[in-house]
Amino acid sequence: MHIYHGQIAGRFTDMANRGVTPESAVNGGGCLIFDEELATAIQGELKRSEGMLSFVASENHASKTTIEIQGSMLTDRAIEGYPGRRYFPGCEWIDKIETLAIRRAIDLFGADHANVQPHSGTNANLAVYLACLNPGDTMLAMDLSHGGHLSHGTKVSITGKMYRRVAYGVDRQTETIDYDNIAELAEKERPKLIVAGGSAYPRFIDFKRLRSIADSVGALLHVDMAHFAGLVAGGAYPSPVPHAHFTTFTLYKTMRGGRGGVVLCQEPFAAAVDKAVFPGLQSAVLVPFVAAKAYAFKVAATDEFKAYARQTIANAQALASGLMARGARLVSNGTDSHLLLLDVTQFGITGAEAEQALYDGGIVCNRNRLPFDTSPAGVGSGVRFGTSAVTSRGLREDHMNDVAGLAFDVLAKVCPPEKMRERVAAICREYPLRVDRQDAGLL
Ligand code: DSN
Repeated sequence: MHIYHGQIAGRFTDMANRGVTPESAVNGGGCLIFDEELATAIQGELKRSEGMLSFVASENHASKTTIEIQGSMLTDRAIEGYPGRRYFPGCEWIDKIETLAIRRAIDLFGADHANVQPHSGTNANLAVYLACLNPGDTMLAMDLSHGGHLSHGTKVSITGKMYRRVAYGVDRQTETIDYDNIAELAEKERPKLIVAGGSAYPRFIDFKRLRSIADSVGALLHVDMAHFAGLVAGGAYPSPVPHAHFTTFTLYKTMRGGRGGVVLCQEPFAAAVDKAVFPGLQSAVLVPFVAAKAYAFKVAATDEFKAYARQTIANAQALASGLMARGARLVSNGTDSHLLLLDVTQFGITGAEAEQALYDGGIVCNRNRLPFDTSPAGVGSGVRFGTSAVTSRGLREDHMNDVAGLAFDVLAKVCPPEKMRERVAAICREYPLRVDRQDAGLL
């Protein structure tokens, strides 16, 4: 029943090698469809990810157990509602699964209430807005190129079409959040909601200060901790939960779980959040995802996970130090988290060109705009690195120093990407994906 996706692809290939065709693969009453194109693509992706190092800050490598849970027969269930209040019969075991996920999320983060049904981080954010804003209301959120997120009221997102977004950002000198400016903007714009967190801010955030600014103007505080939730769970990054009225996150980044999002909130907002998720935004529950969330929360409560969270940050700091020691410029001169932003203008190339050069060398990271960047969004003047995935793979500080040296030399064009690729391939062989070191499994 539980088949790892590499095995599925392998099984299709094996069938092809044995001359099994869709016509001959009749299984009982139904036809077992043999999908060679899809099998080839899945196998290709498996091979690509095994042979490269992912430094994409929003990626991680889910454990085999997580993949098995998400691929389980739980996918058959089409149910709506909440535990004890379903619109379908036969939910006694599903209720246990969702209740487990809710209880573990509450315990792990010390929250009053958790909704574990959002299909994604963007849906979790939308649920918060639906719960506390009316169309046209003002939210004060971080600018995308300063580290915010698309779903924090940008014009291209439904959130920017539904609500009036005023943007705050970082200080030009320090490239850290300008809290005085947030306080001034809050006083002037009187937002109903202040939003913090996002996709590309490398430093700790002062949640206490943000809450006090929110309180001073009667606003609510929402923290999107999608990127650093695993670091919070592991005690390596300050928790926003005691300060924020709403905290949202996803499971697949630093949490190293499966897919989907979660909303945590303070008790007075619990009913509104639940109503916003269902029936406000979604209908059927993605049961295997909810089950994988329950498992991720159990894993994240272990000492091993705490060590993983600390190591993720230690690796990011080693990568940052290695790059800066060679003369590179990083936004805010470093990092407190799993991610860092490298300014590539000193190499005379764009973020898109840097991304390609590093990819050719076996390092996957993505182009990113920098604070006050004037280049187009699809180009950027920087690249963003994150260390969650390589830390799951088992890499440590000395590997980060190697990668920093090779990346700097490739960007400075003193080392061809092919040479870097050889070293990366050797690391990948030594630290293969999805060995069972990540967690102990279901039993
Ligand atoms: N914003 C995307 C990222 O950080 O890569 C994920 O939502």
